[in-house]
Amino acid sequence: MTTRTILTEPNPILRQISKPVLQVTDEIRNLMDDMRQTMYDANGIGLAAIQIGIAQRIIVIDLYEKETNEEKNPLYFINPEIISSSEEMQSYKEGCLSVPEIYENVVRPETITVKYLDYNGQPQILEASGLLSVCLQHEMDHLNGVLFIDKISKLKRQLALSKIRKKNKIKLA
Ligand code: QAP
Ligand code: CO
Repeated sequence: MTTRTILTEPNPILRQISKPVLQVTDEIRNLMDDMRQTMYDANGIGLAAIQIGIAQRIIVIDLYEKETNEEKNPLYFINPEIISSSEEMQSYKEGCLSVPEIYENVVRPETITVKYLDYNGQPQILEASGLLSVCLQHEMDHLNGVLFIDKISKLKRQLALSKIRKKNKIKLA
């Protein structure tokens, strides 16, 4: 298993539209294992394949709480599609491994129902609310080249982008 490098804004690869997985093979499972390890190493709760430069519609999520010694509980979503979403909305202060140290509130549907293939390639349907719903929607946006900073006010986005430019300048110096 390999820990991969996480791409960060403004890398144009993050804007690519990921392609559906045609068959859930051992190669795809190896990729999901690398994604899980990369996510744990970076202290993330969700990661899409495009964040490690692979334009396939694959997401790994684990909401377990380290501090409370909770068991790890990785969830794998291949080719996820939202089949219904609630009228009720929720706001959550989001972050992203590809947009480090920026956190902003994003409004999204409270509850969604998704269909997807699991780690074994079996079709599944899941109703998610709360943090899992936020995380799934955030990660599904990555599959379409969308970042959470695209969903905040223009003023907050300009501020976030100038913070990012400043940080990237320091990294280069
Ligand atoms: C997406 O985000 C998400 O800036 C997953 O310095 C976020 O794992 C879903 C992270 C919020 C639902 C709610 C971000 C780690 C992790 C950072 C993450 C950082 C270190 C973000
Ligand atoms: Co993200």
